[in-house]
Amino acid sequence: MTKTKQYTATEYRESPTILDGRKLVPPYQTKVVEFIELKNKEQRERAIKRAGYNTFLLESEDVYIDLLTDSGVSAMSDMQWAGMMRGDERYAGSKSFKRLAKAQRDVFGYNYMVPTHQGRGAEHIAAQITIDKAKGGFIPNNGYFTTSRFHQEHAGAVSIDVGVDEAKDTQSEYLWKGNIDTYKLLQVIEEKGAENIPFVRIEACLNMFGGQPFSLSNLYVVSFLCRENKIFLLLDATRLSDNANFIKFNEPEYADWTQAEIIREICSLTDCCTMSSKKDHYVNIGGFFAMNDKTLFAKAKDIVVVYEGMPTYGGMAGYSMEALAVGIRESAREDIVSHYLAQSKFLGDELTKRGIPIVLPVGAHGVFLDAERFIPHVPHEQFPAQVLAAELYIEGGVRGMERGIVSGQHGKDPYTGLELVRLTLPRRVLGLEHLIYVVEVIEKLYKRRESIHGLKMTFEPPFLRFFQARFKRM
Ligand code: P70
Repeated sequence: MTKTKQYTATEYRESPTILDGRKLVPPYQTKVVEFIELKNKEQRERAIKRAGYNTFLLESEDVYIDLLTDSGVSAMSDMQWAGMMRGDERYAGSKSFKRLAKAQRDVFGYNYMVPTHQGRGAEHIAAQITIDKAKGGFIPNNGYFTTSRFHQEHAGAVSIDVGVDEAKDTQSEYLWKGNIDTYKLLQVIEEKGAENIPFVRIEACLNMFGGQPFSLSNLYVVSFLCRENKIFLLLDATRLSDNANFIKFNEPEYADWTQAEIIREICSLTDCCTMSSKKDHYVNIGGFFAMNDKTLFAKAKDIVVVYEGMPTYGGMAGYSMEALAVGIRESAREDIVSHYLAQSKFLGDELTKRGIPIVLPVGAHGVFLDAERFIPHVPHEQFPAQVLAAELYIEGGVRGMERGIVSGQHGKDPYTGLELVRLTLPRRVLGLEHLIYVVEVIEKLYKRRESIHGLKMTFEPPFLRFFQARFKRM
């Protein structure tokens, strides 16, 4: 593994990112390119109307800069592509699985794993084998994620938010918005009883609140509380390497640790993890459920054969497992991870300089526009984040994702969450020039923000409605 220069926490935090070429110069060069094209304004108007003002329903050829997600859209390395040629596609006992299992053990350190087609496949299995449908139960989370909450509740449990209050304040610059409020967690354990808690879930770089990390010191306490009360601690390890990088540079006690050591430590404090490898393992598809407990592993194997595939490939092809095995090792490298975190920071800083409201501090996988502050005249009921995402597309062909009432509302509960538009950076794909273009488009949109009006929902699907809902202009 390449040894990289070590920065002090202060150097990392205070260096103006544009001058900090050490991070913003990518630790790679480009070998293959994919051409993109900006459609004209009338074409964009027509495209978003056809898509029912839902950026998930846009055709990719109509999108210029695609910031919808960091999921499955990273650029793979030459070593990952090379690995794919070694894919062992035999139905059982694949050599590719052995290489994947070894990478998992080396980097994360869990005893066992079952591969799944992606993160939600792992969430499905984890929920099915830990939650007793007849008994139900309560699952404290540092924050919800749409698919995770769905699987917890589908299996019969109730998800409870025990995240810190700072996470709900977009302007709080608290560095650890992904922390669990241990007082809230203790209260839930006392009120509901440890025997009614199938597991506690902590998500790395809390997605719905801006990609915000938890601190290692918080995890020590959470882990202690779970062990004392004999409750499983499940890590949603999606974007774990990003979280470890934040710990290294922002939590002074761990400044001397390598990112790889921090990743191992985090995993060792938890009992199992669900992983969507489509993010910080730079693969197009894949994920896994990993655990230390033998009985849990046996149950996972029973379920994986029903919903995914043989335990030695789960939902993946041999070549996907090879690309993932390499990607897992790359995710432990500080130079690779620091670079794209610096890109997010650059984008966030440039927007902040222009007075554009975003979630602070800048998190892992991109920048989140604060729609409530951007267009305060559009109320929740008129879907401010949804319309802001649509207008951003019209303004410059930039596709972001709604993270507000459309994706966050739950049943009939009144919505009290944030209204955000996520601008997610695919890893190792875009250059600074793309980001500068995005800043200019947002700045133009901000100047005409008063011309933006709300939307009305015309079609609402029963589950995970944000993927397919349709809207029209008011
Ligand atoms: C995104 C993607 C996926 C994800 C995640 C966390 C913290 C699990 C998963 C599921 C894709 C997505 C999913 C639902 C709504 C919008 C977008 N996040 N845990 O773009 O993993 O997608 O592999 O099944 O972020 O943030 P997977």
